[in-house]
Formats: sequence, C-alpha cells, structure tokens
Amino acid sequence: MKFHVLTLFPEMVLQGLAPSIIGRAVEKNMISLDAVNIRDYSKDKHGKVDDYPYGGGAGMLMQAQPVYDAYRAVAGDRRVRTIYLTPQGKPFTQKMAKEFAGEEELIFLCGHYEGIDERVLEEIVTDYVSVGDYVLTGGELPAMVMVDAIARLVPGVLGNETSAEEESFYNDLLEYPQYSRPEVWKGKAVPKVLLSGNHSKVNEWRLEQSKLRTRKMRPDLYARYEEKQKLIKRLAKDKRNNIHMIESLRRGFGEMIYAEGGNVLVYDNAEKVCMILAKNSPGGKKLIEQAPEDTDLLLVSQEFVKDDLPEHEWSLLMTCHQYLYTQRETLPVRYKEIRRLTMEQFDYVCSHYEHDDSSYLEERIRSGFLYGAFDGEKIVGFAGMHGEGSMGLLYVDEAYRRRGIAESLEAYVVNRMLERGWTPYGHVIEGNEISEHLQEKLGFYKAGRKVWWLKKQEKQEN
Ligand code: 9D3
Repeated sequence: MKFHVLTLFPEMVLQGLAPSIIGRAVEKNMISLDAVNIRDYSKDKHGKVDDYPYGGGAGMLMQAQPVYDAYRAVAGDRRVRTIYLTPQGKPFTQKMAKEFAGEEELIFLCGHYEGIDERVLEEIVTDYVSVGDYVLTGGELPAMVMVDAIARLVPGVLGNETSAEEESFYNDLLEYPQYSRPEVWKGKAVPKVLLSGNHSKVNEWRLEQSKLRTRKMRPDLYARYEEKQKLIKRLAKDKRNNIHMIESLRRGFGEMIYAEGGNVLVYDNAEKVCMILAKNSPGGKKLIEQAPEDTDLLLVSQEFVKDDLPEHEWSLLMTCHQYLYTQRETLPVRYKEIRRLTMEQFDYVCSHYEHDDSSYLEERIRSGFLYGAFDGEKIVGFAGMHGEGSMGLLYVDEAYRRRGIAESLEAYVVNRMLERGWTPYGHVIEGNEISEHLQEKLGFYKAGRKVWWLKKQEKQEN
C-alpha cells in the first residue's frame, strides 16, 4: 500500500513515523510512504504558498495552484483517493481506518494557516477527515495518526500473530486491566485469578472487567455491545442455520446493520459481504435496500431472497450446505507436516486454487489463515479460512490424495479456530458428496437449510 502526504513540513511526517513499527514496515517495503513539499510547487521566487482571503478576515490561506501541482505530481492523470485533514471533516474511526486500508494508494493533504482555497479542494479531495474535536496547528499530526492506524491493518505490518487475534471477542469492549511482575507492588497484589492457571476463569474475569470498564467509561459502546449480544442470543435459537451470522458477529468481523422482527442484516466490511436473514419476501427486499453501497457479495439464507433479486444486478455464485462443528474438543491430526503458509507458497496456492482475484489469496496468507501440508520442504496441499469466517480453500495434490491429508488439513484448521474460542463452520457446494462425507467424518453437523452466495454484476459501461 502507498501513502503520499502533501505538506509544508515533510520532515515532520517522515521523521515522526520513521522510528515506529510503521517506519520498519516502510524499510521492509511492506508499505511505502513519501512526503511531498507543497512549497516545491510554488511559482513564486521566494516559495510563497499563502495569500490573504478574499472578503477579509484573520490570517492567510494556502493558494490553489501549489496544492494542485503537488497533487498532480503524485497522482498524474489517475484518480487517487485523497483525504483532506480538516477540523470540519468527519471524525476518524476504526471503521474508516479499515475502509481506507482496502485502498491501494492514498493521498493525504495537510492544511496550514487558516485553510486552503476552496476551489482546489473541490477539484481533488474525495474525503474530509478530522481526528477529533480539539484545535491543532495543522494537518500533519492528524495525517500521521491516520497513516499509523491504517498501515497497521495492512497484513504483515504487525506480524501474523497480533493482527487476527486482536479482532476477537473483546472487540466492542474496552481492554481489561493487565499486570506483570512483581506479584505485589507498593502493597498491591495482582488479582488472584490471574495466578490460578485456570484459563477459562481468567477469560471470564477479563470479560467481566472489560464490561465493567466499558459501562462506566463508554456507555455508548456498552449499549451497542448489549444490543449485539441480544441479537447473537436470538440467532443462536437456530444455531445450525445461523452459524455464519453468529460467528461473524462474535468474532468481530461483522457488524449488525439491521435487526428487527426476524429480519437481520450483518455486514462484513473486509470482504464486503452482506449476510441476510429475512422473514418473508418483503422483509428480504427491505434488507437489500439497507445493504451498504459497496457490497460485493450476498450470503442469503432463504431461496425467496435469491429469487427476488434482479438477475442483471446479482448472479448466483453457488448454493451451499452449511456445516458446523459444535464440540469443544480438538481433533486428531494424523498428517504431521502441517504449518502456516508464508508468501513463499503464494505461487503454488494461486496455481491450484481457482479464484478470480489473486490478491485475495495473498491477503489470506498474510493474515495467517492459510495452512499447508508439506512433504519435506515441498508443499502438497492447503486449507484455511475465508475472510468472512467459513472454512475452506482446500486443495491436495493429485499425487498425494487418498492418504487422509485433506482430513488432516481440515482437522488442523478446526483446531486453530477452537484455540481462538470460535465455532468452526464451512460451506459445502451442493452436490459435492466427497466434501460432505469429509465434514461428517470430522464430526460436523449439517444445517437444515441451504445458503446462497450471490455476486454483484459488473455495471455495463456504455
Ligand atoms: C479561525 C478558525 N481556525 C481555528 C479554529 C480554523 C482552524 C484551521 C486549521 C483550526 C485548526 C487548524 C489546523 N488543524 C488541522 O489542520 C486539523 C485538525 C484539528 O485541528 N483538529 C482535529 N483534526 C484535525 S485534522 C486537521
């Protein structure tokens, strides 16, 4: 991912980020960061970039021309998402960070003085963003804040372990208190439960602490958390059929967009998937209207929803049976050489798994959710988890089939999910009896109803 910052203080941005994890990611070429000095594009011999505002008033404004030329030097003739940092912008949130992290390239425009000539803003800016309701002296610190928050979401920047872990249960709650050695400090002892070695008791205590803190410090977040828990409880009354929505919400991937009277819409921002559960046909239609503009995929739980969709807008990708694993015990893994994949195996995965977008497979590897079976150094198969949470991405080399490698791979993935406290589930394409067999052999339950995957049709350009 590429970040460009248009600013009068390029060294502030570059030096500010250089010593951090973000600076290290730049050094390792995982992201790129450059700062463009707007003053370099002044046509004035003294490098002047400001002038008085028409109509009068205090202070100076940045002129349109140097800002525009600096922008063109970066963007050329392309249209690049351009964020103007301004106190009048939309308050920056984690959700916006996730959305921007999906872009290939971003330009940040930092204002100084009292602002920038409106005409150039109209010409180049796509997003107006503020970092909060307080007054700073310029947009550089806000740009650095945004680069930091967005770059750490780029797979690989933080390292595999941390990235996925963080999007777990506690997502909607504030962090619980933490303690390190010594056991007693200034007469204060570490809470006993943390020394007990009882993992489930520790988790219970942490969740309780998180809830208490959130209720006290952020009643707004707490209200949302409770609402979501209520929905999860409701969906759990039909767990087999609703497992995809339950897990998406529980794991913190999905957000609850709409939930009323048996009509539920859960949206996964990262994969741009809308999961839809409707009571009846009008309910389904109403839900589709609520779907975010940029939705790429629909996962619907009733045939009438599928049948109501206009064919020129949505095409059926596949009909699947949903399978879930409700036991808590891990599964035996007979094939021993299974480990997490790295980008070294990217080419192998691409050439053996049919997907129209190889960047999806790269993202799956970098996020740490693809695992491979090896014969020595040679990869002979793989399996993993899709972005929205279902298990899949299974492949085993022709020459290595019929030895239980697929079963071992799936069992391995199940175990990794159980470690995280998740309920493993997957989608088997209707008619794939071999796969259905495997799911049943592993102890998965089949849901009573099918699910339908639909893909948004490319708009016809005229
Ligand atoms: C007379 C009006 N000015 C003072 C209230 C407006 C003004 C212009 C530019 C105030 C501050 C700034 C500089 N700040 C930013 O460029 C900025 C900012 C901020 O000050 N707070 C929160 N987020 C942001 S993003 C950019």
